[in-house]
Amino acid sequence: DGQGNTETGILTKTSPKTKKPSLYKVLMLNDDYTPMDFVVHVLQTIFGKNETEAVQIMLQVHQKGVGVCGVYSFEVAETKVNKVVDYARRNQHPLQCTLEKE
Ligand code: TYC
Repeated sequence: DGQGNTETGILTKTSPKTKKPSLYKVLMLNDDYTPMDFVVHVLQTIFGKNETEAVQIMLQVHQKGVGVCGVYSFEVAETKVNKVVDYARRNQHPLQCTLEKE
């Protein structure tokens, strides 16, 4: 438990290492062309938001230029960014998404 050997009286360090993964924000960026409905749809399907949350995030991005879609481990965040960009490209929208360490 990190306290060492109590029988010999010799204290040795055994660090209990269970490191939590770093967290990453997935950010959605505004642009002038992607339809609002498409962004809401992406937030619902890829980020599991309900309609109300999705509309709020979309409007925040539309008005402020950037918004947080969620916070995940690196692997999950990267996969979501790739899904968004790929899905947007396949629908010929310039929607951009990126990740940022918390
Ligand atoms: N600005 C876009 C429009 O007016 C809507 C939009 C919102 C685009 C959020 C991207 O991440 C975005 N149609």
